[in-house]
Amino acid sequence: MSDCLFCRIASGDIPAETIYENEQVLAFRDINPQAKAHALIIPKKHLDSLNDLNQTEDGLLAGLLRAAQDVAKALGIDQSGYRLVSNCGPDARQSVHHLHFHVLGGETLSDRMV
Ligand code: DGP
Repeated sequence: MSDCLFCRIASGDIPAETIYENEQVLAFRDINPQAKAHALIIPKKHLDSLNDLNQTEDGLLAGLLRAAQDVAKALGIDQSGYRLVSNCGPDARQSVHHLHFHVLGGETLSDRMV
């Protein structure tokens, strides 16, 4: 989708600091970090949110979760710990409507989940 910010990052149209990439998935640093280490993992193909990931895309879901391991390693936080978050819809304050997982770490995170 040409008007989707993360599609434009995936296509290289808008620059981002890439951390990890494979055929299906791209990970890059969040422009507005909420923790010392904060990356975003996106599917290269457009899906609005987790709600749009159907059973035929279980391979993609696995790939996104597998990428979280690789991103955590690349950020050097796989042993110290990290949090994986996907905001879905208005109550979760999803602001970019292209499915993404936040990987947060590099410090002790809040014990509050909300
Ligand atoms: P969410 O609220 O879950 O939809 O998070 C969207 C995230 O996207 C937010 O943490 C900031 C990040 N973001 C927004 N615009 C850009 C951008 O142009 N580049 C990068 N790298 N991150 C962005």
